[in-house]
Amino acid sequence: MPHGWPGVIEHYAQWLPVSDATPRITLLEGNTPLIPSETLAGRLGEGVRLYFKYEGVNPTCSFKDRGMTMAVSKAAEEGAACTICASTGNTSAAAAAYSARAGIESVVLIPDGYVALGKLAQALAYGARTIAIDGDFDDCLTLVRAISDSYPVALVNSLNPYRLQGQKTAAFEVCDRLGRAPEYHALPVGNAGNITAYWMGYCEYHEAGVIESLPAMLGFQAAGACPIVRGEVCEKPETVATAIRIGNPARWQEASAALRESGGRIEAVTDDEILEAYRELSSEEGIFCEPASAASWAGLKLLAAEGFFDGVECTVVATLTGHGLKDPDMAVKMALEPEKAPNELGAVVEMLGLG
Ligand code: AN7
Repeated sequence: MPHGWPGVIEHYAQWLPVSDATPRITLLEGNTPLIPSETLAGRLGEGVRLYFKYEGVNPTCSFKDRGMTMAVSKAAEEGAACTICASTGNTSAAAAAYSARAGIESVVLIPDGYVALGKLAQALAYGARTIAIDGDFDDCLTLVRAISDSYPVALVNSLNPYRLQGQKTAAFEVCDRLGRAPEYHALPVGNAGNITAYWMGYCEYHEAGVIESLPAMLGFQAAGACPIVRGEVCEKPETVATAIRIGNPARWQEASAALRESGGRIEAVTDDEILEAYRELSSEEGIFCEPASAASWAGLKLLAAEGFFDGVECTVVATLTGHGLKDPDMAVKMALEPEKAPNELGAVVEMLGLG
């Protein structure tokens, strides 16, 4: 890489359905850090090496940029004039950014009142036509499917196969960094595109002989929005982790296949467990992710509590899907009020117990 990281399409072009004719609509996404856990790993088990794949440092601060660079590049290649998506926030931020970059219009449908402030700010700043629907994410997805079926707008939800193609590059990066596959890979699950894409990436590297073993996929849904865990559509999804407030995942079947084929597990974590994990990641590990992302760590703790990692030597990767600043309201709500002091040296020194 003589000129630095070129973005996921250029770096992994041989693994992606692109040609020289495909425009690279990129913001140099990907190449995100695989951060070794210093503090939290020990709570899973003595033999566990834990890494966080921190996707919050992508250009729009979530993993969605990997899929969106592919979806929008292909839309541009096909001459689309407008993209459309339904979103709990991160997909819309990425769709808006990459569409702006391509000079294409974008329309985003979001559930009114259930998108974190930072994500809403992004869609608006990037200039997407932003429509808040009186319904939940699943209703928004039904609408955009119908619209893209009948009108000349390119659907860039993860129903679009190019999205998964781009997102699978995260699995490649994990293997490239570790020199092998981990034994376990933990992810939050909403629409179930990401877990499907990771499994695809691992399988492709395995078939090509780049890695010798495959990980077991561990998926975690919010207890109030856990259709795959329950095996039935969740009619009224509810969770503080608004990113994964989804009752009928579009990639349900594919995610189920990934779980089955990899010998993995899917479990539900409560809002309290998610928020505790969220606080631990930021205050004890120094990694600030959004609440939905913390479901990865919450879920790993849940498995550890049942003895899952007892006596096991293994490498675990947990994807932290989005940045903590996506949801500033939650961050402030979870913290104590800042303390107040007069503009006076003696008073501050005394307050800190240093005097
Ligand atoms: C931070 O933005 O569905 O299981 O519309 O934003 O691939 O859906 C977001 C999903 C996890 C779940 N973590 O991933 C959207 C949207 C964060 C997310 C997920 C999402 P999928």
